[in-house]
Amino acid sequence: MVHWQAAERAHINKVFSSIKPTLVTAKALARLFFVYPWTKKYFKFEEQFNYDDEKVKIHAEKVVSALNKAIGNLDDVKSEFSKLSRDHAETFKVDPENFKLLSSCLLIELAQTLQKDFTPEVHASFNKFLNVVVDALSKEYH
Ligand code: HNI
Repeated sequence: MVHWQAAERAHINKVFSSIKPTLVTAKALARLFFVYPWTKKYFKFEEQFNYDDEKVKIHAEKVVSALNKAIGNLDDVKSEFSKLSRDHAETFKVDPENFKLLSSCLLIELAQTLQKDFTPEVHASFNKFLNVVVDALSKEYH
């Protein structure tokens, strides 16, 4: 069971309330597709992968809605994501290594967006949150 300190919970909530989560996530997805081109194969997009392409934005909205659920249920992200994990494993057939790559792209976009507010403390809290998300999303892989 993950233990969260009050300050960590506060940082995680503050990050998502002080940015435009869909925009930042769309930028992270576009970065993922550029830096790790094989990640594009899972999506039936055409050749356009910019953050302001409609399909990238729509996918970003889905990811953000899932992350918001995780933020609302920090003490049990595993249960919150059990169906989503099964879907990624069995239906979408996504290699779970890719979750880590998206997390790293998200951290980079958060750093660019938050600038000096992306303190080491905020970085550590959000990194921990994303590790918990990746772990929960990887749970139903057998
Ligand atoms: Ni992911 C669908 C959440 C990482 C490939 N993904 C979803 C959906 C959510 C979601 C929510 C919609 C489910 C549904 O419609 O039933 N994905 C998340 C989250 C992360 C993540 C929270 C990590 C933080 N997904 C990834 C990664 C890849 C990925 C890294 C591949 C590189 N996801 C998919 C694919 C689908 C998908 C493929 C189905 C297609 C689609 O557009 O919904």
